[in-house]
Amino acid sequence: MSTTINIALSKGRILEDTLPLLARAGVEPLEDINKSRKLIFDTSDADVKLTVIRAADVPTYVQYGAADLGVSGKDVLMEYDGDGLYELLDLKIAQCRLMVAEPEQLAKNDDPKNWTRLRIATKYVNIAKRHFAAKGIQTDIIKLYGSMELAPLVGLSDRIVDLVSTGKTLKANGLVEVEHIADISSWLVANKASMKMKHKKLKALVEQLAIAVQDQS
Ligand code: PRT
Ligand code: MG
Repeated sequence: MSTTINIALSKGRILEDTLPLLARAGVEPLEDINKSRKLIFDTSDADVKLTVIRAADVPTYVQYGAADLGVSGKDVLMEYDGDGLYELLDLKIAQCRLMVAEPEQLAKNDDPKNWTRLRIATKYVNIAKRHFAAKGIQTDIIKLYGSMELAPLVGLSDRIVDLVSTGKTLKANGLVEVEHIADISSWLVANKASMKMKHKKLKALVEQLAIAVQDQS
């Protein structure tokens, strides 16, 4: 078995925050990821390769062993319904919160304690169902792939479940946060079989990353 370690990275904002951590752990891509059309990159560590894929695909690659390690938003991990993954390390990057939000006007006379049935637009269908079911609240969930903030403005839903960081997007659309579901950051995840078969190399890499995370805060 090769000792090459494949790490699946989430494209976009998570990637930007992941690369400095990897660099501090001794893993730097040999070419500029943002300027290349390649999907697999060699790194300064001859035993480590990086792949850059859609954020929502990272857990799948890691579960099936197509990647040994991955970096994935906790939101994506919570929504993913596979197993075979270890959540190894909170990288404390791309931090935000998963919230229920609604129009300012509605919020004036709304108390989450009185909720019995909700019409929610979100891309986090599984998380939303689980969250409200646990509280005995019925839901009609409308699955969207983006721009959730638009849904209440056009009468598609009363409320949304979405990520919030600065709160500017909600504000710009007349929405306010009414309930907190989870704090979100990106995590290092590992394939369970890889953790056994490539233990030595993975352990060393994870330790380096843990130090890099500490240094960043
Ligand atoms: O865009 P694409 O469909 O290709 O993929 P993606 O949306 O999954 O990728 P990308 O690059 O947007 O990264 C998403 C991941 O970044 C999420 O899964 C989170 O783990 C993390 N993250 C951290 C965020 C935010 N912060 C965030 N603020 N992802 C999205 N947002 C969006 C949010 O959905 C809302 O529309 O930003 C808006 C709110 O931001 P504020 O600052 O106005 O509150
Ligand atoms: Mg996006």
